[in-house]
Amino acid sequence: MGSRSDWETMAHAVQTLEDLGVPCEARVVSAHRTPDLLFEYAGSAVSRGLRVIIAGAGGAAHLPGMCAAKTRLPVFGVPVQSKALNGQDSLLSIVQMPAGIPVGTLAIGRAGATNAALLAAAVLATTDAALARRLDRFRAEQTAKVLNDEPLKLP
Ligand code: RP5
Repeated sequence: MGSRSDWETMAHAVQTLEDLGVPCEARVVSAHRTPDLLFEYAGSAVSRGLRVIIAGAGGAAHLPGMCAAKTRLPVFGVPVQSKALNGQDSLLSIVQMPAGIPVGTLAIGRAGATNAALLAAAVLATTDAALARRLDRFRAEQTAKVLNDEPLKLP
C-alpha cells in the first residue's frame, strides 16, 4: 500500500487472505515518497517467488500502475477512499491504464480490498487444489449465511 494510512482499508485484504490460508506480506511502498523502493520491490517480485500483487493507494494513485510496469505478475489495484474526493480520484487513477500494462481494478475501499484478496486467491487456486477447496467452502458458507438469515422485521 502507498501509505500507512491505507492500512485500515488494506487490512481487509490481508484478513481475507489469512482466512483462506494464503501466505502474504503487507508492506508500505509509496510510488511518490519511496520510488526507489517501489522499483526494487516490484522488480524483484518474481525472483522472490511472489505470485500476485495487491496494490492499494489513494488520491493520485500511481502505485498499482507503476508496480505493474515493473513486473509481469498480475497486479490488482484497490482504490483507497480519499477524503477530498471519496476515492473517485483513486479509482480513475488506477483504472485508466493505457493498453499494454494491465492493472485489475477493484471497487473503492473495503469491498475492493476484500475482493482483491478473493481474486488473488482465485488465481492461485487454479494451480492449488487445496486452496480451491477452501475458496469453494468460503463461498458456500457465504451463500448459506444469506439463505439461513433471520426473516426481516420492520424496524
Ligand atoms: C497515497 O496518498 C497513499 O496511498 C494514501 O492513500 C494517500 C495519502 O497518504 P498519506 O498522506 O495519508 O500518507 O500515496
